[in-house]
Amino acid sequence: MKGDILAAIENKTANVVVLGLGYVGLPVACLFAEAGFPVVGIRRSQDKVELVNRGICPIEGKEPGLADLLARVVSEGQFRATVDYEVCREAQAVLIAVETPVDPVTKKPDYQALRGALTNLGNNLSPGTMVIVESTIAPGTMERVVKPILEETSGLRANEDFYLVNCPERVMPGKLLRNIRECARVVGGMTPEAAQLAVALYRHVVQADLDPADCLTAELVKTMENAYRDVQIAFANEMALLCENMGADVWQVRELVNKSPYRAMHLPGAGVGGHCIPKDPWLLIANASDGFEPRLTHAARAINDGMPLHMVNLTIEALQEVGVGVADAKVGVLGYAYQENSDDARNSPSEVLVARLRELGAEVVIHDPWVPEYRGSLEERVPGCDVIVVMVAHDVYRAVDLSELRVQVARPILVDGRHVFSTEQARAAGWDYRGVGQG
Ligand code: SAJ
Repeated sequence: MKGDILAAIENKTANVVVLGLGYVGLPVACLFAEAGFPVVGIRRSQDKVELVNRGICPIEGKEPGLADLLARVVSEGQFRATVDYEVCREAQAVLIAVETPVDPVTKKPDYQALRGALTNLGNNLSPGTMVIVESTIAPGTMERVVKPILEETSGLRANEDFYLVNCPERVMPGKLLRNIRECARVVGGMTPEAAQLAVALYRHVVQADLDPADCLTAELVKTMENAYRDVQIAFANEMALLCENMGADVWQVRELVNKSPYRAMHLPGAGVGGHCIPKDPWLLIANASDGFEPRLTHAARAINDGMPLHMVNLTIEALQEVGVGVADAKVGVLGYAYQENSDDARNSPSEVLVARLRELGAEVVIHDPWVPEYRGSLEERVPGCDVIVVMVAHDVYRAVDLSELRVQVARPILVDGRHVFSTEQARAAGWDYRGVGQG
């Protein structure tokens, strides 16, 4: 089994299939195609398949190099997309990059997309294929979910008839191609042989370390690194609340804290969004057995989930000071993506803020230069607003002339959740300014 696939990987004749062409699957598919492999991507929506086959990039945020690379590898016939899983029959390597959210209530993994992809793949799996899960999954999932479904649907045996690998992605919007090329990767094989084969494959696109390990280690590393980031952000957010409480400026404090050795206090802000940090801590602890008590993981989630609601409170306080009830207010929200300069609005903190403000009776208008639903000019959105709430640090907002904006709104009240502006700058332009972490 090994001889054939290794040779095909080394001479780049291995057929690579990527299941899921989103922020994870599309860039990695393009990079393997650029490296010379024949690549087919599978996506459920026929529209997006047609877009890709016309060489048009469905990801709209600022993604340096991705649109050009996609257009090139499609025009060179190195990469195409389809909805048809039968292409897996000819594949030597299949990468799985589908969404793995958690249930919003139970916080347990929701593997609907993963199970669907595994079942479709299993029905089209050929002996000798290497299956690599790039999606972030709860520790234990390769053994408990991935292996059984593939064995049941294919009638083949893992580690004997096909290889299983967990090589978690480390992509970030705005740096999709760069992160794949330059970030080290953990390559978790269900057998050492599988790990070595995957290292041989990724060596063609990853210029950084490829660290072989077992599947459980890879699953733990990925979910833990994101839970670690969540805890670091939660600390920064709690310190912001403390600075507000004591009348200090968290940004000044943070700057000076980070001057002491080995400190790297993260950025406090309006909340933690995206498909990764808000859910990966729940994946991390999902399969822990009785006797393990995840106190810090829970606390961090609670603090970070609370920040958009804290932004609501700051907004209500600012309005009250000018005698306006939230139910009578028109609120202008700047930013709906979860990250600056991205069109990705998954688990966006703005969604929580907007829902709560509307629940309280406020009229809410939303602007975002990248999220298609909320595009358009700022000048069209903000007239008549009693308060402007900044939720995302898009470059476009950093460039806003606050004096010009001032004349368009009904009341010059600015609540800044991302330190886009400084107190001095805002006050000099005649705004009543309040920012997260600034008491
Ligand atoms: N955020 C803060 N303060 C900070 C950093 C981030 O409030 O100091 C907020 C952001 O505004 C955003 C959220 O947290 O709403 C997540 O931001 P992020 O920079 O972590 O971006 P992601 O979720 O796209 O990327 C993370 C990264 N993980 C780590 O850095 C450990 C990335 O490397 C992963 O590849 C990605 O998750 C993933 O796909 O798992």
